Amino acid sequence: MGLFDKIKSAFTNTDKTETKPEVEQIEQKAPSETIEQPVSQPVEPERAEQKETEQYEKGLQKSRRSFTRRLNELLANFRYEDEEFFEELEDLLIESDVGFEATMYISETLRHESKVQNVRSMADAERVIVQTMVDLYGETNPDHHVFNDNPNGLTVVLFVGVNGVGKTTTIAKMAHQYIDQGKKVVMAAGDTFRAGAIEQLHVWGERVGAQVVSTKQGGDPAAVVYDGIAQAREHGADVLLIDTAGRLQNKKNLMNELEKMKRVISREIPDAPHETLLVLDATTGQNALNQAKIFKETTDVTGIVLTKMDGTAKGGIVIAIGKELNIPVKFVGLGETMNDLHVFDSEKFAIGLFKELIQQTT
Ligand SMILES: Nc1nc2c(ncn2[C@@H]2O[C@H](COP(=O)(O)OP(=O)(O)O)[C@@H](O)[C@H]2O)c(=O)[nH]1
Ligand SMILES: [Mg+2]
Repeated sequence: MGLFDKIKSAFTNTDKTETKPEVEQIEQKAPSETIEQPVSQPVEPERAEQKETEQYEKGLQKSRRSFTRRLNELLANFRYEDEEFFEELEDLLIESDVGFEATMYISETLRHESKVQNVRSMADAERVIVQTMVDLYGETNPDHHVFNDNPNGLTVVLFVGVNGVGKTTTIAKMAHQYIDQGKKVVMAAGDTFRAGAIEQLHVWGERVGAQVVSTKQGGDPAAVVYDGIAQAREHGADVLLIDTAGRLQNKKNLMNELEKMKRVISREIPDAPHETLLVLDATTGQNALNQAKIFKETTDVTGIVLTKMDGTAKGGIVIAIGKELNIPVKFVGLGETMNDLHVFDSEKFAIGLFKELIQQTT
């Protein structure tokens, strides 16, 4: 069953008293069976699940409202033989950041369904478009729950990405989640380049209750990493989160700097860093994809954190990332506070983007 049918049947509830608990069990077991997740410990699992879904809905409301309104407007003029309709649909999808490949796939699917006569009415067209899109979310990111926590000691996470995408904020949010679980966190201020970056991490450290290791501005980031590992060991910390500077203007420098940091890390802890997370700002669309391509060439990225989803009306970027990059989105940022980082969940994400559209399909 595709993701669309799964969500749709959960919404139409009546005859499926068995389906829903089953779905929820799978959802909750997957993460805890593999490794511990940096999410707040659910006191009451079902309630926590529901709260998570609500937070996705809230965080994605800009995108949802915009897309729902525009699709409804477009569908009001639907004629199944009208080439102009398909072109307008393609424009809408491109403008929603789903990427070229997915746009063509969605419109070709609709063309095909129109040809084989499955689509005649506006309601038929709506169902095909929404179902195809939701199923794409289900297919593009199947492994969202796999986060490589180190079960045997210190987990080291390196954060990379260009200035302003949300690295430091994401580190603070993640520290907050780990601390919430009773873990000890050290943060290393490896962005020694940007004015104010070190101070910003100290402020967050105090707010969330994590220790911060830093040097002066302009200092050697690899030395900060070294000190960070030493401090984490000395204090018996569970997690070390490392901030970095992202100077894409000079790819060679960036590469050297990241390589040097990684060398220091793996010399101390052979299988670390356990995750190298690339932080991307969702509001920058195609630009974010281009950044990802450069970072992918430069360093081994193990996952993406997609920030500022709450600030964009173009929610399609997850599809474009899934189709074009082959790096899993592991977390999404849905706001500026420390509670606004979420483990990426394609089902909740699709509900956040398409709730009313899914409900209104017949
Ligand atoms: N709305 C929103 N703002 C965010 C999110 N993540 C980060 N920001 C904001 O983005 C700005 C830059 O973040 P910062 O962590 O300093 O980026 P860095 O340069 O990559 O370290 C700050 O104003 C953050 O509050 C998010 O998920 N949603
Ligand atoms: Mg920063």
